[in-house]
Amino acid sequence: MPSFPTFPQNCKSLLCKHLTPKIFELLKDKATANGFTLYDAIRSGVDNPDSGIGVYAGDLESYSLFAPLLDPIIEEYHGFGKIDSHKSDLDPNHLNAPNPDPNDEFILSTRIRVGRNIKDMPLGPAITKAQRDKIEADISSALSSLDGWLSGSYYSLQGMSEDVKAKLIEDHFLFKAGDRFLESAGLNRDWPTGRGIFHNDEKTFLVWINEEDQLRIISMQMGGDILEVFTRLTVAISQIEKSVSFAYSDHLGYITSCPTNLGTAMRASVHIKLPKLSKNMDKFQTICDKYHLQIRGIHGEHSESEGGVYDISNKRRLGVTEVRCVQDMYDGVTELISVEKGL
Ligand code: ADP
Ligand code: DAR
Repeated sequence: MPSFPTFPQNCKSLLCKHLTPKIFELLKDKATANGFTLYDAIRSGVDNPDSGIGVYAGDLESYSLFAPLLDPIIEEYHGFGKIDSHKSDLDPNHLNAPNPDPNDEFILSTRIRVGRNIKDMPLGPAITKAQRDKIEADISSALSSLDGWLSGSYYSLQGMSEDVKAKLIEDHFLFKAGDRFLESAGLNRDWPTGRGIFHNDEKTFLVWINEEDQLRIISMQMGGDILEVFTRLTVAISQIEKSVSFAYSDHLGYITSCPTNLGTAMRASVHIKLPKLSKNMDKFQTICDKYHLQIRGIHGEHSESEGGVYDISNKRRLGVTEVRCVQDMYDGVTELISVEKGL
């Protein structure tokens, strides 16, 4: 077991804040049944001191075995205590979201995704190639039996031409190759084998297989009909759940490799044009903070805004329901549009 890691003075990750020598000594020789160690969990944050949190889980057991380190990180990131329990609500009837941009003046597109992992299987950082390949085979087979507007085709990354891959990424449908954070976490191992994308003909229902989580179930479309996108996602999830069991706990909700996605594992986003408001980023950020929203660039995490278009999404995922996640985004976007109109 390596010695206590050294972090640069300017490290601001939750890992370097909460990994004390005492906790390190307590956990340094422990490993889960899948052989996932403390160092496996913290390697991404040690290799990348500019991480936000810097830890990943290798399996459900990681969240209990390494709780002395993960609980304070989860509590600080999500405001969610170790005795709190997570509640799920995927009922679109509970969402108050008439289209906030019926004339398509501001919202280019809406996307809502959830992460899911297979019950009783290791998560991506600890999975073996054989296990990951089996998940690809089993999930792509389960998806091929979907009918109606959910029916579609699976495309493995390994068999995909570079041109097709680049176009799907450019059009915001496919994931990019794993970044350095995922690399250090062991999530890019054996890339691109075992990875791929399922989508229906309209590309309004998509499933990523074996990216950061074993499934990313996605509903997306042009425009701002957030309720329609959420409704489609809830139907897709319930259909998939008929043949696939997901890792879930009453305390942490849906189990994910990155603790930031625990609970609902939901990110509800719009790509929205805010050319006037974005000239005052302090005001823009203040409104987003009020509604627990995150500002991203238009090509996903760690990307930049282009042409005054921003990716605005809910930040809260754990200790709130899926309806609340989407309502956070909806309410914030409604105010952003109102302020933009007033400028
Ligand atoms: P995730 O949402 O799965 O955590 P990212 O933030 O990296 O992952 O986004 C993944 C992809 O989804 C990127 O190509 C991004 O451009 C696209 N995307 C996210 N939100 C929207 C949206 N509202 N409309 C269109 N594409 C989107
Ligand atoms: N690099 C990790 C990412 C945190 C959230 N994003 C995810 N899971 N894609 C960090 O600690 O910054």
